[in-house]
Amino acid sequence: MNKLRIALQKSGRLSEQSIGILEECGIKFPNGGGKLITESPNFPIEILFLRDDDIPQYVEQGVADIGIIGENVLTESKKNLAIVEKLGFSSCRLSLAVPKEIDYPGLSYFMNKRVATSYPNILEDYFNLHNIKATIEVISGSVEIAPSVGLAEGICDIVSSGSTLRSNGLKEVEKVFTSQAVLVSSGSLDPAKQLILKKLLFRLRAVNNAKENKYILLNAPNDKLSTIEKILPGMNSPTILPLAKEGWCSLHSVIRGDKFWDIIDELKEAGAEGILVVPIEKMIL
Ligand code: PRT
Ligand code: ZN
Repeated sequence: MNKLRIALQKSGRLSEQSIGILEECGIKFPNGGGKLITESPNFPIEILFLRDDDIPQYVEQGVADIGIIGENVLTESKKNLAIVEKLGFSSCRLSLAVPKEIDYPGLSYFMNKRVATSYPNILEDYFNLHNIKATIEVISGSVEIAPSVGLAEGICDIVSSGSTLRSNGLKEVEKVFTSQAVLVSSGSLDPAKQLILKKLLFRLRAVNNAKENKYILLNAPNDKLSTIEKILPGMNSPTILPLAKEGWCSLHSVIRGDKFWDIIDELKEAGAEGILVVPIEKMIL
């Protein structure tokens, strides 16, 4: 039977969440064993475990049908792959950083300087866009020590919390690129594989929509309902159920998780009581 082959990072920052998101989609995998290829017993999918930098090439050549990588790796690879879905984890940025004691004058600082990075293509495009002529020193790891050992006057590297930069006496001065994990495809799948991908995407979206949203329940006097409904930026009209208590009802709706703290005071002022906000496990739109 036809199976969709997905390339995932073997071990690293993307691995756990890549497998995790497939598991949340109800797709099971045999446990560990250090295998480089494995298949699911309950979904027509095979996993190929690779170094993340190799994934674009495998997908471009059709050895894997789809893959999960950081957008930074995708763009750096210059491979012609389509982003099928942004997955919302492993968010980071690629930034320029300089020694913290530098009185940074703006991008002109980098003119005729040496900048160490593992992302020469992204950096070159960025410098070209801003008309900066600099020498890009390509190194594959420990980029942040380049200024202190005299290899470069600045670096361009992945930043997440910023603590690696700080502990190496550097400061972030420009954001070059923002990234998150993405599902990529070469765009040339046969109809049977396209159908499997469609099923996978349906599940992925249900999982990700659920993560972004919360289910809210509250009690309110009937005469305050219309005010409360206006405050709730729900996806559809809320569900309203009468309470045993005369003149009161219970209102249920879905809100974006990040909006809750913006509206809680308004809801209370409008007369809402007994407010519950609960996570949603899957959400089909
Ligand atoms: O072995 P393989 O080649 O497969 O893995 P890798 O070592 O190349 O990559 P890995 O596992 O380190 O990262 C995989 C992907 O995770 C990256 O391509 C990014 O898309 C994403 N990601 C998210 C990160 C980070 N956050 C991150 N913080 N990748 C690397 N870092 C490193 C960064 O290089 C720097 O050394 O963490 C340090 C900075 O972190 P903070 O928190 O101190 O700022
Ligand atoms: Zn890598």
